[in-house]
Amino acid sequence: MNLSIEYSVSIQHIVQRYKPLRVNETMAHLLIKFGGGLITNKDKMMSANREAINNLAKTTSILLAQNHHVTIVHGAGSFGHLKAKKMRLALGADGSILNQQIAAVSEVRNDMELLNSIICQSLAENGSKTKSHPPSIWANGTGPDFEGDLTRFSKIDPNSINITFGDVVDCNEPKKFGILSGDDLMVRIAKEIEGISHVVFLLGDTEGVMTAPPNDPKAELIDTWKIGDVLQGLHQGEMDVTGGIFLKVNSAELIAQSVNDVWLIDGRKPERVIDLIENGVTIGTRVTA
Ligand code: IP8
Repeated sequence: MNLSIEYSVSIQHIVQRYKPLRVNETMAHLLIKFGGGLITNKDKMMSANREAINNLAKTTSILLAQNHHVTIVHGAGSFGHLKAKKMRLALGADGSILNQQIAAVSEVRNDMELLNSIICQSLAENGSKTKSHPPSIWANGTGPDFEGDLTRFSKIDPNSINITFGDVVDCNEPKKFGILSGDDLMVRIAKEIEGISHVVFLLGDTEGVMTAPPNDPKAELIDTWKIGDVLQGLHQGEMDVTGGIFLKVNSAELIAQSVNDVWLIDGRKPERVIDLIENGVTIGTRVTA
């Protein structure tokens, strides 16, 4: 028997088995928004879309197994927008219904923590640990200029994903409270945390930005959106308390000023995120400067 051949074959086998994935490639750091309309059934109070969440968790675990970093922001969907709309929380304190509003502020915060725990549990079941950062405890004010210490997102632990979400936050007087959208968190994290290479908004009901509202049969996917392009049509059905597709496009434009790969992708097909990382392109709308 030729021992040297057998030895070299078995070593090769070991090397192949344990060869780190993507030896020569730069790892990506993805900032991903799980849209509220994707992870919840939007019209049904506090109804999580567990199948969509599980698919997102699987995709996340694939990205981590490929040694990429992932930071997650998620929306509110039916865990936030319905009560927030009814109690007009986005407009701040209203003396005529203040007591009900104050009760609703803590209810919505609890509901958002519950949604976050459902997502974290699904991520854990798929092998990904998480560290949650509820904005109600560290952020003040609404819109992309909110105040709060974002350095919490620069502590990157390869074994644990930083995760945050749209929330009811405290605001200065006279407003007292307001709604900080996950889209605004996306803008600030993308701009201020070093090393974010890809920013992805995962949507619940559309392939990306469309030429008309997604339920219009004439709607077509816009594959490249340049800063300053204008949305045609009213897209009224997509409005929620934080602004729907308009806020997403606007936030993506702000991010595209400093990050190269900014995408709006169909979250019902999260494998497209893997496709983007592996091939540099996928089906969706890329927002460019
Ligand atoms: O869904 C809204 O966050 P978004 C947060 O990311 C609440 O816009 C509580 C309605």
